[in-house]
Amino acid sequence: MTDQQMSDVGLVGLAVMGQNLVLNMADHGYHVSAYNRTTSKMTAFVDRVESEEPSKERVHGFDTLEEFVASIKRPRKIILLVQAGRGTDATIDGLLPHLEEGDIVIDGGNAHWLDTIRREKEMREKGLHFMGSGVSGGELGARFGPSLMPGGSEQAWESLKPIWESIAAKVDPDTGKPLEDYAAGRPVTEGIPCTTYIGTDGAGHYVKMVHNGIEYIDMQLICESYFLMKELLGMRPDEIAAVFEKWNAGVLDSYLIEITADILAQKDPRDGSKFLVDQVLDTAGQKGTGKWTSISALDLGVTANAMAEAVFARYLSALKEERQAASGILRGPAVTFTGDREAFLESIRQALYSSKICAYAQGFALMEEAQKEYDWKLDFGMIAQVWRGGCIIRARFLQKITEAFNQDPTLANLLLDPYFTDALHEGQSAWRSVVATAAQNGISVPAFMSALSYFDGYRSAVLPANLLQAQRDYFGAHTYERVDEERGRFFHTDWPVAGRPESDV
Ligand code: NBP
Repeated sequence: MTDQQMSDVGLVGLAVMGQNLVLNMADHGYHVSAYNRTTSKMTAFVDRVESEEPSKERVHGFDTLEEFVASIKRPRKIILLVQAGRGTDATIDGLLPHLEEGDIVIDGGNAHWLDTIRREKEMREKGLHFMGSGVSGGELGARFGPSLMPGGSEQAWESLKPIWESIAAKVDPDTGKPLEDYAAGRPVTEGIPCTTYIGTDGAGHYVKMVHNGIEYIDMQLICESYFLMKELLGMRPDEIAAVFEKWNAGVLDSYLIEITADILAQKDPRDGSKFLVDQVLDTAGQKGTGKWTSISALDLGVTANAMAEAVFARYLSALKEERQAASGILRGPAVTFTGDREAFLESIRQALYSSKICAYAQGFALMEEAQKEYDWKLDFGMIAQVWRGGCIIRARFLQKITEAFNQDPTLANLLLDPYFTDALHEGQSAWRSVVATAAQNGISVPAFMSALSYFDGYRSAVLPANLLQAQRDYFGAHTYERVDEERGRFFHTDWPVAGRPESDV
């Protein structure tokens, strides 16, 4: 094979994501070698490409890993889009005998960042490069422009960069709005690509995981807004769809709000008199990245309560039968709404926006702590920019986060950026009334409530932890610091202190 006949890049794993990423790369002029463990899936894919795709001469299928690897230009760039975990390790083991020094393996799956750190080290010791790249945007993103979050050596990134920048989603340089052409099925070539070098080893996969954690809370907040409109205001799905559509024209403009409006307006294909959303069982599944984000927050000591609440909300939803039984036993207040509906809808919008700001503040605070733990140098303005297009959480509001971190890269918390401080000052009264009304009516809105608790806790110079630390010292001699001494000096008291009045016992 001459160099001209060889492929620019290879991809292993021809399920939903892999097939679409192959087509995306071929659309952008790259010759792509494709391999799948089960050969029949590779053959079916290549047959379909040959009959349907204009880029067919640039897609080449192989049924052995040896031929697949040999077909790619050196240093080889091989993308893995296989099931995360054992699938990735098995694929790497299969590739290793055929790779040569300097070759680059890029894992585009949803790997745990600690696995990526381990794999990068093992491959580096063998003279190979390993990158862990978050890929967000699902099937459509992979096909026409995902958000890509690569981590690994800078040398490997320089090789991968032209491909990643050409296939990534693009945003308008002036407005930051995504330049999507999904409907027309055309690759987008202009604009700022939604990818950037994130950092060494597992940095890309960590940032992708936090993206997913934010996705969980973003979705939960939208669901709580819907639930209030449905349960408290008694609105029909199509009426709620119209509200989300209106909100999508303002600061809440985002992919998730847009698809929510679409979903709510959808009639049931089985029975056109019903709305499909009402026929969907209220139990949510998950693949674990929201849980990983929350576990990491707990491990690193970061308050990401709203993100964790979104995971717990999915767990609670899964207890369908138990909840049904409990609903006949545990009583709550009767749901009544007597106020101004339009004003309350506006309050829900404010509660959603304020809670969303807190959720993103938690996600960025988590990444801030993680970079210290794992010795990464994350550029938060760039991360927000990479999320503006292609990915599931793409939103107009991310432009404001980019601006906030560009103005002050050492910003301690997003809540302290003047734009977001103003937004919270403006929204908090409505937010409080929504949370209070939900509580009075017995409507579960855990994400709204926990985000508000975070806001109130973060802005409190004084919290009740003085009593808590005294309790710890009482039963466990854990010591405490004093308000009238410098920080870092610790004291212990033999509780109860002698001389306590009898009446206090
Ligand atoms: P899946 O996660 O369903 O994985 C299916 C692919 O993994 C098939 O190609 C399968 O080969 C291969 N595979 C498995 Br399973 N075990 C293997 C093994 N032991 N050795 C080699 N190959 C193995 O596919 P997907 O939904 O396209 O996702 C691919 C990756 O992208 C995953 O890591 C996922 O988390 C991530 N991701 C997915 C999305 C999404 O929206 N779906 C979004 C972002 C990221 P076979 O055909 O022989 O069984």
